This record gives sequence, C-alpha cells and structure tokens, in this order.
Amino acid sequence: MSSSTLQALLFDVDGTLADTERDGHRVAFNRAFVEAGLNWDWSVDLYGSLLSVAGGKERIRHYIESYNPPLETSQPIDDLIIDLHKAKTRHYTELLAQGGIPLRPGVKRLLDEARAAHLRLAIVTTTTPANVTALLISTLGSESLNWFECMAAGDVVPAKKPAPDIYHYALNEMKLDPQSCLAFEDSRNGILSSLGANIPTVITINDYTQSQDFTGAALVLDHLGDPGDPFQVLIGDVGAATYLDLNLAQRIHEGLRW
Ligand code: XBP
Ligand code: MG
Repeated sequence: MSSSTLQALLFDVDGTLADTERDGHRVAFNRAFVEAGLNWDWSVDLYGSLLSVAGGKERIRHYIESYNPPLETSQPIDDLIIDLHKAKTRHYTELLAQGGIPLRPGVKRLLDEARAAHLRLAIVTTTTPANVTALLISTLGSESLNWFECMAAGDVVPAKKPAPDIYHYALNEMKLDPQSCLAFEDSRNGILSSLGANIPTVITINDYTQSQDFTGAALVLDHLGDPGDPFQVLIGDVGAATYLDLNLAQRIHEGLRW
C-alpha cells in the first residue's frame, strides 16, 4: 500500500463530532464558577473570544490574566484553576450523560462507513479524556469506545492545539504516515495543528469558527452532510457530491499533492 493511500480518519471532537462548546463546555464552566462562589459568567459572545485559547485550564488562566475578573480567594491561582477545571469536567460529563448534545450531521454515517471499510480511526483532541468518553457513550453507546484505535486527548502532550504535538502523538501511536490520513477539524487552532503535522484536513465550520482562516484545508464544508441533508461547500471541489462519504474522502485525499 502506498504511503498516500487513505488508511485512517483522525477526528477532532469539540465542534467537529458535536457542537459541544456553546451549550456544553461553556455551560459547564459557568456551573463550576457558581459552585465555587465566583461571580463570573461566560456569555455566548465572550466564550467565542475565549475559544482562541484551546484547553479548559489554559482558557481559565487566560481569562484571569486578560480580563481581571473579581477574585476574592486566598487559594493559589494554580490550585484554583485545577479545582475549577475538575468541577467543570464533572458538570460537562453530567450534561452529556443527560443526552444534551447530539452528533453533527453525517458523523455517525461516516464512522459506520469507515468501520465497514476497515479504515483505522482515531480521536485527536485537546479536551479531557473523560469528556470524549462521555460524548461517545451518550451518542453512540459504550461499544463505540472500541471503534477508535487511538484516543489522543488532553494533557497527554504538554502543548495543546494549535501545536501539532497531539497529531504527532497519534501518528506515532498508530505508526502512520501523515499523508495516509485525513483529519477532520472545525477551527483555525485545529487546522494549524493538523497541517503542522502534515495531515490533509477537511473542515466543517460551526457558528464560532465560520469566519476563521482555513488556508490549506483540502475542503471546507458547513457540515459533512447526509443523504437528504446536503452540505454546502465553502472551499473545494466535490463534483456532484452532496455529502461526504468514503468515496469523496478518498477522492479528496488522492487529489492532494503533498
Ligand atoms: C477544544 C477545546 C477544549 C474544550 C474544553 O479544542 O478547546 O478545551 O473547550 O476541554 P479542540 P477541557 O476542538 O481543538 O480539541 O476543559 O477538557 O480542556
Ligand atoms: Mg475543535
């Protein structure tokens, strides 16, 4: 098999598998703030700005340092961030367990197709591993945890996206050439990370990322689409396709010259 044959699909989680940020992570952060007695509230708009920093702990630190919110505590900042983030993860996983967030269009169909074709699958994300598990179980059932050969997530690498480290980690774990993979991302931080590891990348935008710069993307779509729920192509050439199936994924991949 040539190194450029498509062998694996690598999926970001937040914003790509599901729209988790506005009604999931943001809500969980706010619940953790209330629980800690902090008078902080991350509005939908403010959260959009805070998303420039990937990683929940990193995002809280950035908020404290850049926005100077009221902070009446004798607790060292590092400890406060860790405690807030633990509480946030608890709230987030509880929210998902209640079935709060569905998968985006086409995600389950594409995963099913890829499994049927014996393509290799991985998760490559900044988020905490417990959050990935909670999303997969609540949307696809616990069986789906076995679908992914590698779950590259959270603090397994010190430098989060946009650094390419988490993709390098997954490639190394799976012993894969970057050119034999296709990554799925939703954000500029995400594509900087995947392209930084030389992995061809498809973008599905969302409300928070729609005006970001996706230079270098193989394809930019509003979502993966489904039969009866066609995608809109924002950048790229898909011929007559109306949804991203394996055939289109392979064509996009083959069309790239790296
Ligand atoms: C997602 C993130 C995550 C979540 C929070 O980025 O930035 O930080 O918002 O997750 P990506 P944690 O989709 O590029 O992986 O709080 O667990 O860090
Ligand atoms: Mg993302």
